Amino acid sequence: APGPAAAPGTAAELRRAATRVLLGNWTGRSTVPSRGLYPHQWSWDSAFIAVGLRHLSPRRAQWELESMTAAQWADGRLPHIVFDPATPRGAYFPGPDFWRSAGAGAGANAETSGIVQPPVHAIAAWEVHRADPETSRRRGFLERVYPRLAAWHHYLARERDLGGAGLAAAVHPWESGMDNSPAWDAALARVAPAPADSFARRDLDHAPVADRPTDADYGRYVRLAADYRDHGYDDARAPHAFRVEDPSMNALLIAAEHALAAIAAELGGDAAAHSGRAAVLTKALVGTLYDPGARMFFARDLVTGAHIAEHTVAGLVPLIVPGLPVAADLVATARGPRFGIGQGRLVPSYDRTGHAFDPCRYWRGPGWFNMSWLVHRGLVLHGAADLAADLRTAMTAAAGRTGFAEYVDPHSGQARGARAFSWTAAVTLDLLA
Ligand code: 2M8
Repeated sequence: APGPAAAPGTAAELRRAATRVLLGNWTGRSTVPSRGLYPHQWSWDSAFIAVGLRHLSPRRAQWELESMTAAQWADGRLPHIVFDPATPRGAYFPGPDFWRSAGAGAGANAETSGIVQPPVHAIAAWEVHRADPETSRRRGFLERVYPRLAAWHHYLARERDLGGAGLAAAVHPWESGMDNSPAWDAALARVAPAPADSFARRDLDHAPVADRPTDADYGRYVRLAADYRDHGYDDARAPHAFRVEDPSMNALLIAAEHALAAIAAELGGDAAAHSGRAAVLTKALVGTLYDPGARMFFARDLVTGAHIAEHTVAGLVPLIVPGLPVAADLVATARGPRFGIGQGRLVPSYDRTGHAFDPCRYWRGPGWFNMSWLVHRGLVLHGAADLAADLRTAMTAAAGRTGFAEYVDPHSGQARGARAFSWTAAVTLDLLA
């Protein structure tokens, strides 16, 4: 029997291998993050995937974002999962029977979850448009997605300013995209877990137990989601026992507002309204979540009102904000011992010197390709070309070597989680373009 395929050597081979992953995970109107572990469409995955797909088929990249945004709720939220009707209902937990979106404000188009994920979509839409403006204009791509994206941002501003500083709050660890980040440990510890026998995990059918969140984490995720659901996903009524302001989510919102400004300008709309909002949010982000002594952005726990002094990659993501006043200090933190950027490795998701660092377990240490892609973008934006080049080389090498792993051990570079993972392939294609 033939052994495992050799790791792609040249850029052309790597591009072909990444293409095969994205084609293999395409369902006809969208892309699953991974065939086994995540067999539906995920919100922020879709945005990263579209950024890569635009290099293969700008039209397919447009469809990716059109199908995602078509699942928008009446209140403007973009749900974190759009369930694929062709996938068995029990293939993923929590599935459509848990979320019960139909009566709760979801559109008629699809069954979805009821929580959200970071707003990367407008950034992706602008990049997708720029890849092939002619097809985009002919198909009316931006006309179609702009009102949805504006309503999405409006939902975050209107319903999620739970801290009163103008920033958007996450009400579930899944909303941050960094599910079991050590930053959420203390806030989660206050949540009473759902009984272990009240639900059945499916993720462990597809990934090693040491690479995934624990059962105790899952009990709390289920409790928070069920409480939100049982309050009709109404942000004014729900108890929100977990509520945090995450620097990554808000930095992405700011960059996405800048992208909406560019889109509005292209469509002859009100660009200034979006740039103005980006400026106000930038002030709020720096004023509320930056710690000048630590030279780092921290999340804020809205139950206690205090910073969560854990160094995670989320605190470096504000590098993607144009004109960030503290960019030079943040670059210094990025190259320091906690993250070690510039040493031929991906950005660890959590402080390598931190008390909770775990090189295998999901968002508690491993390097993730989407986060490294964002940091790479920020380093380019703020003129740290040498660090950006080092990160780019590390990412493309690790992607090829690991068969496009979901995440990697940040020291050894060994593959963790799923393989043939969509956003890993997508950001690799983007870096190679
Ligand atoms: C992971 O999260 C899902 C829940 O949304 C899960 O663990 O089942 C996270 O890595 C998240 O950031 C990602 O969007 C999702 C799909 O790739 O998987």
